[in-house]
Amino acid sequence: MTKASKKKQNKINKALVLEWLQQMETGSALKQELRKYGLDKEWKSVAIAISLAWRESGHDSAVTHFLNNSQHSLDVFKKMDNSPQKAGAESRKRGQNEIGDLATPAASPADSGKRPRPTDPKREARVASAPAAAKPPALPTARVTYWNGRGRAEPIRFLLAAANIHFDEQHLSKPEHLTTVRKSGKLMYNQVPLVEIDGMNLVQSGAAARYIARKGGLYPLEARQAYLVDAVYDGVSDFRGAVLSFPFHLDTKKLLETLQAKIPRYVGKWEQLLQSTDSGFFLHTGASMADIVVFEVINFIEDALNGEKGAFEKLFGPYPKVLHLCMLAKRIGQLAMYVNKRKQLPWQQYAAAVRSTLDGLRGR
Ligand SMILES: N[C@@H](CCC(=O)N[C@@H](CS)C(=O)NCC(=O)O)C(=O)O
Repeated sequence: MTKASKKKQNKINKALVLEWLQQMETGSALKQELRKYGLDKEWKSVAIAISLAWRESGHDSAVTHFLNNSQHSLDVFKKMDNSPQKAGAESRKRGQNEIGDLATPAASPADSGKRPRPTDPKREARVASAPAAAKPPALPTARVTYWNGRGRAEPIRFLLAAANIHFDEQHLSKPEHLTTVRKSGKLMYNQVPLVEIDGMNLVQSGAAARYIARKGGLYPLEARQAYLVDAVYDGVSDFRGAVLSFPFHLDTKKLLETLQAKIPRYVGKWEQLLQSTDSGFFLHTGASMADIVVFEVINFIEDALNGEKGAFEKLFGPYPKVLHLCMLAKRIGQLAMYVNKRKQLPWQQYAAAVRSTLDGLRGR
C-alpha cells in the first residue's frame, strides 16, 4: 500500500469513528465500565469508538481491554487528522470496509497499519452497504468442530462465550465425519478442533484461542502483558494434560496422583501471580484469556472429581485467589450461561466417540 493511500484510509477510519460517536448509546454498560477508569469525555468517546471498531461489537470486556491500552490508542487516533464529515461521505461513496482497517491492531506501534485484516466477505458487504447511521456490525458467529466433550476444544468454547461470540457446534462421532472435514480442506494439519470464524478456518487451539481473545478484548496489546498471558496459557496447556486424558481412563486415583504432583508447580504459581495484582485477574488492568483458561481447567478438574467427596476442596482449598479468579472469570460475557447450559456427553460416551472416530481412521 502506498503512503498516500494509507493516509487516506486513516482519514476514513477517523471519520467513521466520529460518526459512531454520534450514534453511541451512552447510557449503556459501556459507560459504567468507563466510569471505573475515571476517564474524561474525550477519552470516553474515543475509547468506546475505537474499541467497538476493533472488536466489531459493543461488548464491555472489549472496552476494558481497550482502555488498558487506551493511551497509545488515543495517540494513534489523534494522529489521524481530517475533516470527519467529508471523509465519512467519501468512504461511504466508495463503499469501503473502513471499520476493518481501524480494527486491525493498529494501536500497536510495531505493526501499525501494516498487518492486513482477515476479511469476511459477508461482513464487508454489510459494512459497505450500511447507511450512515448504521449501528456497529452484529456480533460475529463461529462454528466449532470437535467431539461433544471437552478435550482440546473446551478452552476455545469458553473463550468464545466470554467474548460474546455466538457459536454453534459440529460434533464428530464417527470416522466419516472427520474424513468429510478433512476433505473440505479446512484442517491445516488434518486435526481438530476447527473454529470457523470471519471466513477463516482456525486450527491449532492456542492460535485459535488467541485470535478469539483478541476479538473479545481478552488479549493485551502491550508486549509484557501479552507475554504473561501467553505464559499462563501455556502453563495451563501443560497442566491440563493431567485431566485431558481422564475421560479415556476414568481412573480417579491416577488423576488425583497426577494432580497432586502438578498442582504446586502450576496452581501454586498462579496463586502467587494473583497475589501481586489487585484486580483479581492476572493482569492488573483486567480480564484476559489467561483467566478464562485457568477457570476452564479448574472447572474441568472439579467435574472430573465429582464423585470424590471433598477431593476438589482439599486440592484447591490452599489456593483461594485462584478460586476467586474462577468466580470472576465465570461472570465474563456469556460464560456462566455457557457453563450452566452446555450439554456434553458423559465421559465414557465422549471417549467412545473419539475412539471410534480415530480408530476407524487408522490405516486409512
Ligand atoms: N496442537 C493441536 C493438537 C490437535 C490434536 O491433537 N487434535 C487431535 C484431537 S484432540 C486430532 O485431531 N487427532 C487426529 C490426528 O492427529 O490425526 C491443537 O492444539 O489444536
